[in-house]
Amino acid sequence: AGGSRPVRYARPTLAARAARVLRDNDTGAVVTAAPRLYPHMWSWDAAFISIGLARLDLPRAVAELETLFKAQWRNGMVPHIVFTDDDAYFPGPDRWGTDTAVDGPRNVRTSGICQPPVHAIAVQRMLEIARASSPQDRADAERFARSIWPALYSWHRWLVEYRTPGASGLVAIVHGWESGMDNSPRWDVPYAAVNPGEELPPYVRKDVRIIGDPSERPTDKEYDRYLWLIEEMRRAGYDQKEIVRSSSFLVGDVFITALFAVSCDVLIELGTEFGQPASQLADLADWAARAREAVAASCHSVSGMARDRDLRANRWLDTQTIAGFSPLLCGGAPDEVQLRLLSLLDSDRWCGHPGLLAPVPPSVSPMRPGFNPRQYWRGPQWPVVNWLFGWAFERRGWHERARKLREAGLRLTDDGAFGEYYEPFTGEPLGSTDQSWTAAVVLDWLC
Ligand code: 2M8
Repeated sequence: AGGSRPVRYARPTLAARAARVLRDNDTGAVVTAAPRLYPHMWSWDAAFISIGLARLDLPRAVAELETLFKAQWRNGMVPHIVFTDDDAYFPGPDRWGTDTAVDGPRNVRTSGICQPPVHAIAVQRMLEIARASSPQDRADAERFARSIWPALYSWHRWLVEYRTPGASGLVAIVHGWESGMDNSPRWDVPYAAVNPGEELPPYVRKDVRIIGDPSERPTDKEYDRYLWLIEEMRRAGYDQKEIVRSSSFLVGDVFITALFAVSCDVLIELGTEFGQPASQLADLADWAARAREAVAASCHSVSGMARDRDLRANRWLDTQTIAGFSPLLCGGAPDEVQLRLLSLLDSDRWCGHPGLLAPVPPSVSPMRPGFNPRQYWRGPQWPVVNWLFGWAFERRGWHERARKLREAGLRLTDDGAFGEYYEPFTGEPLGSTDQSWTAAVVLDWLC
């Protein structure tokens, strides 16, 4: 498999190739998440894609996020997929059946769940890029940051109003797809309690026909559960209160909670600069503080790693994955816990593992039983997750650490394939190639 990396592109060529991926994946209306596997707009992909686009064409970057937010539901939810007319992806809009949802958007078809709230981060990054670019870009980006702010605020408010049930203070997900880390072992225990009913309508997967090696994707058994949860939500008419009350999967997601905390901080910074209502800024400060506390409270007393919480079974989920490092994204954990996490991240269990092609944190520790170097969120490295940690470290003033992650990310991706994820030891690109968000973060690292 080592032979799968015949070339290492020099940086200018890599940047040109990344730019071409974003252009090639642009249908004119959206930049799809990937050419064949994902022919639609995904919520958190669109955020990263906009950062990459901002390096190439600021108005195009603005248009991308505007398209996503035009599909925002009336209750504030930003849907995880905005569908194009392409029917090569399953489950498509008919299977989701959100057209009759009370809170659904009009004139556009979407899925009925959400994804991690990284959009404020993208808007701020676009603004930074535009300001360093030209007076025109600067003016456009500032106008955009001001105009999108209320929609970002209502998206955050939705997460608090509908998705922060119970005492843990963690933001809850009702489907593993909402986490963005679909089949991560984080969800194995709660998914074990999801029992697809006889009434699960039949379906045919399309992803495994596109990806040559189906073992790089989730299993059929996992898909049955994914589809069953959609069935439950559909039956509940996408009524959020009802779903949170009764769906068979409800988990406090510590990684989303950490991203939510830091995104609220970013939204406060933007809102302060652009004169948004003081009461809304105060809400955001309150939400950020509570989310941070929830992340800190989830940390395991011995390992220090942050944990998700199964809100149906009322127990912590101890499975150690990349999400365990969530407190490093948002801060708020005691210094001693933070130091423990940083040394764990550097250790041979994670980035310091001697076999890695590049010191990018894998989705699961290579030392953990069940680690699978080729299967999706069960082991491979994801450039986009590396970008998030690098961005957070820079923001926290850990410049050297941020630089190292950037360098490692570039080492991983200098094959120019823009893999969706990578085999950590050989650096083989897996899943889709020409994945838009990979191209986008590479562009951001290179500029
Ligand atoms: C993957 O998820 C989709 C479902 O949403 C899929 O497997 O069909 C995940 O990696 C997710 O985080 C990502 O946003 C999406 C598009 O890149 O693909």
